[in-house]
Amino acid sequence: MSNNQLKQANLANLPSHIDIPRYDRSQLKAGIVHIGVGGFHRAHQAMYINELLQTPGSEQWAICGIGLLENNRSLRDILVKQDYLYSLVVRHPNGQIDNKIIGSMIDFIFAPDNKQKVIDKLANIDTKIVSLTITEGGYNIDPLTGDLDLDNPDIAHDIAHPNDPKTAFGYIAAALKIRKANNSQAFTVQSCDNIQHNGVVTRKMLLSFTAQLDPELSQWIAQYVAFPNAMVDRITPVTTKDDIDYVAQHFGLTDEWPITCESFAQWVIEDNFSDGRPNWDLAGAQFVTDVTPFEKMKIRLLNAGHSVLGLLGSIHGYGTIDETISDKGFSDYLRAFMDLEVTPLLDELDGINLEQYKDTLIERFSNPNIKDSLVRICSESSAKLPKFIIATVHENLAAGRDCSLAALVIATWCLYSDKQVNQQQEAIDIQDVMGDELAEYAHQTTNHKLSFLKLEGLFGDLMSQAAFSQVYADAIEALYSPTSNIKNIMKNTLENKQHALALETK
Ligand code: CS2
Repeated sequence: MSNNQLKQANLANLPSHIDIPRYDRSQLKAGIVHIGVGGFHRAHQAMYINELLQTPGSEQWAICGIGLLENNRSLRDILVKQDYLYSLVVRHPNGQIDNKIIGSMIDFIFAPDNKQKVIDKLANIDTKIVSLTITEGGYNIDPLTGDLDLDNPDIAHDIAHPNDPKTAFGYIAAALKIRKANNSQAFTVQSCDNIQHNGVVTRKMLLSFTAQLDPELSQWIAQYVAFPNAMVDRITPVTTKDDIDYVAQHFGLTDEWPITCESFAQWVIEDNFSDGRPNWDLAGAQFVTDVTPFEKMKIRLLNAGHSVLGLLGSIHGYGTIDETISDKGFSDYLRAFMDLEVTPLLDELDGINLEQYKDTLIERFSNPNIKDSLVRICSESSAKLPKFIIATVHENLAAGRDCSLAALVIATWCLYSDKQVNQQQEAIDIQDVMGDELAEYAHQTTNHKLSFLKLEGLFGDLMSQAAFSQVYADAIEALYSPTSNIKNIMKNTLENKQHALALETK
């Protein structure tokens, strides 16, 4: 089959096993402007809108993407060439594959070259929702105070130059200022990142940002802008050459940036919007009044579970999540971490059986058709771990519970940042904005076992909490011993914990 470029004019000729947009894309309006068009957005929110558009009635809810980062330039070029279409390859655990073309994105603005265009787009009253996937780090939360980090250079720049923004907050504030001046309705700001209370956090960060810029604007935002909380979920690995080749072969199409994802998808949204919203529930999302317990369950089990496998598996020398969890030493450790150190902190949820939820997570992680790399999982651990794992440690310590399984994961993160090689002495690819700082503190471990914990912004007071520092020091000692072997250490840590628990219940 000779390959066609993926674009609107070529859709009609595609084989029938490919699910294409059955709606008239020329009639769509971008009621949603989305900042941060990564793989996750394209597998999740844009997919939900695509499903919704397949039946009439939601034409005003298409998406205009915004790329803030310099490396979004090539994404813009590809999307323009492809009429903003892309392939979504949905891979089920049993090998079934759903082949789709997603048509819900109808425009994309590359912000660095078109700042005013982005501000005007957000300020335009046809924009009802500004949604975000800017990653955990993109919120610029000062980990010590929980407030906006005003020292962050991009935030400082945007406060000094409100008409020349770089950050999502800078653009949103500039647009809301115009809305306020025009007495127009405010748009909703909808976070789709893995942060507990993501709406509340976004609101807090935006209000402290605008308080620096224009206190009246800040008050207006506090009064009129809605920030719904949401739990978002779909595992979406980084696109590889194999994914591009798959689409070329099975769709007969050249798509330079297809997305592959798992079949599971979940979106639980607080029904709190300033200016209307799509009926995402018709496409499988769930509207609730309080999303807190769903967020906590997902972040502390799924995202934390990923980081547990990611760090331990990287030191062992594994490359992907499915490979790591197929090793019983790792799946047993993960399940014990979930059962013993996370589940006691979670609230009962109507309609959710936690045991089944955890079983499903193990099944999802085991999906052999999703080659989710440990490099992706461990990337930006400095922004992820405080929310995914360290928060759990603090809550357990406050309740007087042992944290030895999490302590080994954090000690492994120290070893990983220090040596940057696996047990076979092969280099590990570490992607973290705090990489140098992590390495600097980790390098001192041989002189001072707790040195890594001095990074107070990440760990808070863990160093001075004896119940933690003791188990952490034990883990460091085991990991740094010349004969150290991660699987043996995991096994011993687990056995010691189980033994102690058995004694307690006697
Ligand atoms: C992952 C998430 O970034 C990570 O470490 O845990 O990207 C995860 O795959 C998604 O949140 C799944 O919904």
